Amino acid sequence: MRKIMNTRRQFLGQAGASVGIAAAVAASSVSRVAMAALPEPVLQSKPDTMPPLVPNTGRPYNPVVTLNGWTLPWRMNAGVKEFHLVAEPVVREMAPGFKAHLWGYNGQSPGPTIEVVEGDRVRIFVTNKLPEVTTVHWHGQRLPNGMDGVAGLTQPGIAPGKTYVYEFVARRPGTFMYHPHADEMVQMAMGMMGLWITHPKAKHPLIAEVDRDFCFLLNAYDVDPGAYTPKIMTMLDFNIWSWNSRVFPGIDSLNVRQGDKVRLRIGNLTMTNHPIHLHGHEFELTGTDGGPVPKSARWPEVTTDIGVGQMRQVEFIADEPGDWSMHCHKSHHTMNAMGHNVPTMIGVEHRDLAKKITQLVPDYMVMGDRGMHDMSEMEMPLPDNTVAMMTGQGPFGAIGMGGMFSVLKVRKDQKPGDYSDPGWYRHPAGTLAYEWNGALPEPARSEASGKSAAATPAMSKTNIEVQIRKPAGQAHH
Ligand SMILES: [Cu+2]
Repeated sequence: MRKIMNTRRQFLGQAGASVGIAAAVAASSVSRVAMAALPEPVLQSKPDTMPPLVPNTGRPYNPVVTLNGWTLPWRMNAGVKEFHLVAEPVVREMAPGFKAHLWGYNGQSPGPTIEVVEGDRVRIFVTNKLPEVTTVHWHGQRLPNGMDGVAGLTQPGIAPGKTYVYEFVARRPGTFMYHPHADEMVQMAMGMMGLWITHPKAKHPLIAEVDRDFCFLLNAYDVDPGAYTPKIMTMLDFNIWSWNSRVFPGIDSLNVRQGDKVRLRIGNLTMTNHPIHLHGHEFELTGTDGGPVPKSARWPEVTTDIGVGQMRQVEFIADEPGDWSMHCHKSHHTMNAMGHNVPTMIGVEHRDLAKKITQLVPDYMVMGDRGMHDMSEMEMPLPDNTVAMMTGQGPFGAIGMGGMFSVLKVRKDQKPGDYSDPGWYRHPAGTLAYEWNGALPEPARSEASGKSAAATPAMSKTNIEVQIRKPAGQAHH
């Protein structure tokens, strides 16, 4: 609310300056004049997943749901769909307890999803409230060259305080993105991006009607633990791996009804690829950046790799009830920020050593002498404004995940159109992994059961080498 007030005041200030002090005093009339020329910018103050925005003007369509995001409202002006994007600094809650100072659009990073229909004439006002020039490039669209938003090549950069207008017909249905093409390494590292969905204008032979249509962007940041602002000169070594600028456990679950046909639209604006993996179901790749995939070229998958600058659409029938993990399969992308220089300590009993170190270095933590899962259950001292590296509580304890991780919740009794969280799955009797309490047989060694084709030297049972590495810089005790 405060945010909206601020924005109105700033707009009034600008309008007032141009029409003179007398008019500025009559604030309400200035406001009406300003708003007649430009659609009022709509801001979002919350990082929640907003319900689908059902269109009340223009051609009808089945709206998408943006994970931890929202769709930008528009107004119709003589048959043209008008949107107003405001590029500005924002505070994004990336997970409960962890806020980042980013750049984005209309109060959030990523910016709002823009949804239009094939054939729509679209006019987008872009107001720059950043401290440097920006542009908006409409990634993947067919449009007149001068609307492509490349600073220096197709237009001058939009100076701070200025507003530019982009206008074109959404010619091809599909999943698109938008992002700056001015100082883009900095501006994308700061979170400037958004999704654009163009729905087909009629039944399309290659675009299925679905019950749930989710979309999100893959993005990445480099934020030191305890800091608020991403480092903007990072090229590859990011430490926050997010979906729509949220990290687990801050990413909402995808809640669907059993039997729903579900579409996921995922765009990648990080600097590396992300193999996105879904448990319990197979999906088909039904669309890419270039449009719908011909039916004969679709193949079943459980993981789809999404390259840098690419978009992927996958579809499946959610016919298996349960809580199904959905995550990037690069395991360090399902972790939150930490120091990278932690030596591998599995099998090394170093708790005594750590005790001695702790007397000298109070912050030193015992890490990973039994793997790292303990970390997700330990109460660790964290700097302020830091999300735990691996966290999230499930019905059976610590989930031990962070970053690019969420859960597809498939429920028989989830109502159509209901996106609320149904809670944890209750497993029917006899369908849950359980502990074996009986005796264990001696393992049959492969030596006893047969020889391998290639002659391999038998492993010595006594001569096992363990290389012990002490934490860097903590060597002398
Ligand atoms: Cu990844």
